[in-house]
Amino acid sequence: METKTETFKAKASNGTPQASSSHVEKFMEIIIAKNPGEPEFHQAVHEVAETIIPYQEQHPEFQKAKILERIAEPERVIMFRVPWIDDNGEYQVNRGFRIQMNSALGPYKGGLRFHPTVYLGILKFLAFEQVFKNSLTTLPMGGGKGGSDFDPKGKSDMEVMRFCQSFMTELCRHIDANTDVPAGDIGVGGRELGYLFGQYKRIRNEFTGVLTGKSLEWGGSLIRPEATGYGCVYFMDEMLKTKGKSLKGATAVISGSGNVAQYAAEKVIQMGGKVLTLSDSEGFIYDKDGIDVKKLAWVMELKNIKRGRIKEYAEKFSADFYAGKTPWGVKCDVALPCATQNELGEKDAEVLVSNGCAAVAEGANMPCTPEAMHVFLKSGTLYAPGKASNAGGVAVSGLEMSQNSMRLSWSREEVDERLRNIMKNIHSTCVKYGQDEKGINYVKGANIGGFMKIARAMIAQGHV
Ligand code: NDP
Ligand code: 2IT
Repeated sequence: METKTETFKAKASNGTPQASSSHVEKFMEIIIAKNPGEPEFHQAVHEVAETIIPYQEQHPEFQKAKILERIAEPERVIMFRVPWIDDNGEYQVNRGFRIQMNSALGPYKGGLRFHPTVYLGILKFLAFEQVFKNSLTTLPMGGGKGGSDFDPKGKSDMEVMRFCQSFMTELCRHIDANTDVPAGDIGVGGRELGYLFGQYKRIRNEFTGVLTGKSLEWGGSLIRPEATGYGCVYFMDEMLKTKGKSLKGATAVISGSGNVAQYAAEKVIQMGGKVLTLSDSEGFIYDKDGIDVKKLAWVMELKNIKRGRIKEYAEKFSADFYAGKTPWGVKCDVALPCATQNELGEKDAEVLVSNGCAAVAEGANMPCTPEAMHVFLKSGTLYAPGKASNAGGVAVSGLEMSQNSMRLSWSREEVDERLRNIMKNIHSTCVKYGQDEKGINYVKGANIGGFMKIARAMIAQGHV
């Protein structure tokens, strides 16, 4: 925590004018004092404060209404015990959370993360980002996030089911289709959502769109599994177009090998690019011949069904595996960090820039550190923050909610077309609000574009 605080004081990473800089630091002192020990939350708030505080100085109505102060305070935090019994008959206890961050634009909406690193600070950062992201989609969704420090890795299906049932037994008191609609995130995919939905239905006796990312047979939407990765690549394509470039023939470095990474890779391949890397928490694989459709299908089976490790790819396809390393040193035209927060630091960013990387689009939430972001902004590298470039997942979740309410389902083409248009619109919003001396600053554009709608709604709704 101390290191992060130091970083905030040391430099404004976002080109903040000097006069506003001390207001940002004062604001951050209060945030840090009120939310001790939550460095990821401080980092996310700081990034937004750096653009919104100077902007608010020209909009006293937002300042007067203390919109930023209110947005940084969750409407509600729910924290609960999750007891369950493992396959050996032993009691286990985890901690469950749901952060209901902001409901100005619609029901709370955002994923659930099951990972041993989960604690309040991680989920508050994710919920805070989600509020802006959901606003950018233009769909009627507020922001929230939840999860647990439960680790699904190495657990049997029955253990995962018992955990999910216990988690939902408490969570179901706090959510419904018009109040709060969770979905997946790290460690929560189709299997977990199935068990969670089943338990909600049993307890509440309601078949309703209370979760998104459901299977197609029971209320899911086509393209939801693909949406985050596809959307991220659509956004990357829009950014490249502004420089007269495209993904055709481009080399791409991708981190992660979960849901977002897999479908980002699929879309890069479909758009004529060559994917060189994938990773997991044990290291990365580098395939200089490119990961093609067949190899990617093998990765999907490895990760989604066999639940294996990415290093097995290197053995299967004679590629290189770098244990304990991230892939940012591999020379590429574009980079897509799709694993986790703070996975790409200042040195990594410098290497990417010096290797000629033209664009970075975040598939993960906050994968670049503030220092890395500063390197990209300073060098003029096209850089999209996750709240803009990974909004495709929650956008299709919003479309799933609409289909559930209407009790009908749209075709694959229709959902994909809507997704593509939403990503184009988010790009246009970033261009509209993100102009600065160096061209388009997508961080500024996404923050201001997202903020405007929420701020107006909060003012209209009174003291909320
Ligand atoms: P998955 O659980 O499907 O995959 C996560 C991937 O990231 C795995 O390859 C995992 O490796 C790797 N990873 C996780 N933690 C670490 C770590 N500490 N260090 C290195 N690698 C790590 O999750 P998703 O693909 O759904 O999520 C990836 C990112 O995208 C997250 O930041 C998430 O918040 C974000 N996101 C997800 C959306 C969605 O719709 N799913 C929507 C928008 C953003 P390992 O298996 O070894 O842990
Ligand atoms: O970070 C995210 O946007 C997600 N994990 C998806 C949230 C959702 O409700 O689909």
